[in-house]
Amino acid sequence: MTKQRKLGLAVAQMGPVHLADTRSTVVKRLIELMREAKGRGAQFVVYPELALTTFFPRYWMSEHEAQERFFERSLPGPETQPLFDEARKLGMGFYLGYAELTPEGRAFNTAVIVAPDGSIAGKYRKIHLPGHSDHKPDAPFQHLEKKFFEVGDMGFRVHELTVGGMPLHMGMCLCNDRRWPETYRVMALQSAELVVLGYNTPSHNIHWNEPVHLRTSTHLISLQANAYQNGIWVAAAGKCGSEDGHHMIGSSVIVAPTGEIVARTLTEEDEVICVSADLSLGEMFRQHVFNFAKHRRPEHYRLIVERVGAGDPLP
Ligand code: CDT
Repeated sequence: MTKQRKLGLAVAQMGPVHLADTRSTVVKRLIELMREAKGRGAQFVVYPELALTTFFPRYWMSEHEAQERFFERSLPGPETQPLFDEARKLGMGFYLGYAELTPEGRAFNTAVIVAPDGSIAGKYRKIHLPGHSDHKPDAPFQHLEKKFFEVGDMGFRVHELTVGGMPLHMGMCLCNDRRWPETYRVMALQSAELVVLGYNTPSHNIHWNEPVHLRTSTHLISLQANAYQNGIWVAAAGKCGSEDGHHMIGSSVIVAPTGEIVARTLTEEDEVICVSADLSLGEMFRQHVFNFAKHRRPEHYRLIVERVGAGDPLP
């Protein structure tokens, strides 16, 4: 019998952040959510993608304007320092998504994992950027991630950190990455036990006529399938509800390595869900049906790295 390794794991879903909301108001909300998570036994809390601002890629504007209004030049910075201070005081680790502007002027959709001592244990820059870079004046809103962000340059790394005295392997990604099986498999091959992620998923798809209910259903099925197929926990935090009239899905969840949803938000507002996650649960799968070393056949998977789009059958 594998020894249990329990992590108090929380997801802090956020309701809307409007254009008029200031960073300091948002940081106050994040601190409130962290305190609630701590009170419910959490040691680590997952916040959404671009958690500090509204989902600004929906608005047409210049890169310069976007960077001035919505990007962080440092993290922690003057407005986000109180969140880092509170986390250290409470001994809480966290994951936070934000828009990063580097000293060289490069722009990324980024997330960090912060250890309970306040140090940055890992950084990730979003790789699968959805949407477009051109102006679509006939669309009800834009999805300009390809305009405002560069493709991430840090790969899908797994970070070792200690939470509550327990060393663990944590991977991370951002929003659209969660729909791609490669994201999780690359991290599972580095012994990830838990993948954390934030998202902003508009309820309406401007690219094709997708029924609204599928937005939640494809979100959940992606998380559940990949948790099971990799024997990992997945914790996903959404920013949701109506941001200045633009609705985004909720349904933030914590998924066990069985593929089952063990906690799910009920509202489209700021809401904490929390579980005691036994990280050893994935061992059952990783030692048997998904024993990678024993059963994987990478010599038959070469097309996955050699081809980007679909092509002709092999001769
Ligand atoms: N933020 C983000 O990546 N959102 C995307 C929207 C895709 S629209 C086709 C998502 O995958 O949820």
